[in-house]
Amino acid sequence: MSPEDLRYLERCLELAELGARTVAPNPMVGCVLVRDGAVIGEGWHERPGSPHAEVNALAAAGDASGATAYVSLEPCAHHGRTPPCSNALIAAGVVRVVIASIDPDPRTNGQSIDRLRAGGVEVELATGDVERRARRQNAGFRTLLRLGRPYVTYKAAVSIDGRVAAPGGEPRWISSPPSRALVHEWRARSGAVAVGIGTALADDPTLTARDCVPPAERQPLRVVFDRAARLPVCSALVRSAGEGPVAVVCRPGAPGIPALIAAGVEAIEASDARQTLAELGRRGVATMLLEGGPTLAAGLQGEGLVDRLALFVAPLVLGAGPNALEGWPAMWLGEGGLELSSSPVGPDTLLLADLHEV
Ligand code: AOF
Ligand code: ZN
Repeated sequence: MSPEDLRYLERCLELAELGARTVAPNPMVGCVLVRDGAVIGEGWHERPGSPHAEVNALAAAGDASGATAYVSLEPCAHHGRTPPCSNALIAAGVVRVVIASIDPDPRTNGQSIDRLRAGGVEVELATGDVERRARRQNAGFRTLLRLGRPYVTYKAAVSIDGRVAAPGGEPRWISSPPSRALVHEWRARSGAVAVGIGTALADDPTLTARDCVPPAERQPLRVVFDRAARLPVCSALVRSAGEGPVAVVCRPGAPGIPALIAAGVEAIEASDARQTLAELGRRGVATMLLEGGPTLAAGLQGEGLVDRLALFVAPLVLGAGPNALEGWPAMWLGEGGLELSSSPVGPDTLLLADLHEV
């Protein structure tokens, strides 16, 4: 694959990202059509049921005969809500297709490669860094398809000694305004945002996506893991149920359920975390941002249900108080080719670690 090919695949990833807030549970996909060294059309997938990236790029190009198509995800081989893109590319006279990642949807899953080749199209598959990034871009879509549950990111704002709060103290901001703004954008992109009942009671969070640019068009499903359905009807979460959906996950028949339902909250009756995530998966939730606390996070981690760690490390020492990773086993992050990165966000350092392949 030439440096030029890689550049166009990068552009596909950039285009795909334009669907980040709207596309779930479908994948983000970008497509670039190139002929004689010039881009003749670009497209991306915007939302379920709308045309796929390839179809949008073909429409933008008008005539794509003799072109190379670059795609961040394998063109579909199946009739979903729209006809197969691999057929559309062949019909348009595209002569070469360069693919950043394979579509895990069992109706496609590599099958378009044979179909394109049978149609006389040259097919090339990316490997290495660009492939890995194309897969990570669709971590939610891939996890939902393969495991029937959302991809879970545990996000915490911590002091440099790893604590999420001072002991018994009032809730206070640990991370900086730019870190908090980034979290609001993550909420806008997430299918669900979740906390445990301890955090809901201690911090009284709203968990909506606010002050995003542009403003969030829809709110994530806000989920409280609350076995006994203790969430107070006067909490910020319940009071804001009109702004976006709120659900409590509780044991079947928990006594608090009727009052919460009367206040506009949904009760998801489930006996454990695995069942809860499967239920969210059935509802098409592809990504879940877990915002604490440490007890819930450790419980999910123990069952292999935390896929990614996102720690905003703020330049302060708390000295005492609950630790974000209390109860986690010892582990090296970044092993076995799994992604590990750190970057400054205002005065904080954002540490991102993938715990599972996608
Ligand atoms: C592509 N290009 O841009 C996308 C693809 O039923 P639909 O129409 O909503 O399609 C969803 C499936 O199509 C999804 O599971 C995935 O396999 C594929 N997505 N394929 O060629 C695209 N978004
Ligand atoms: Zn398609």
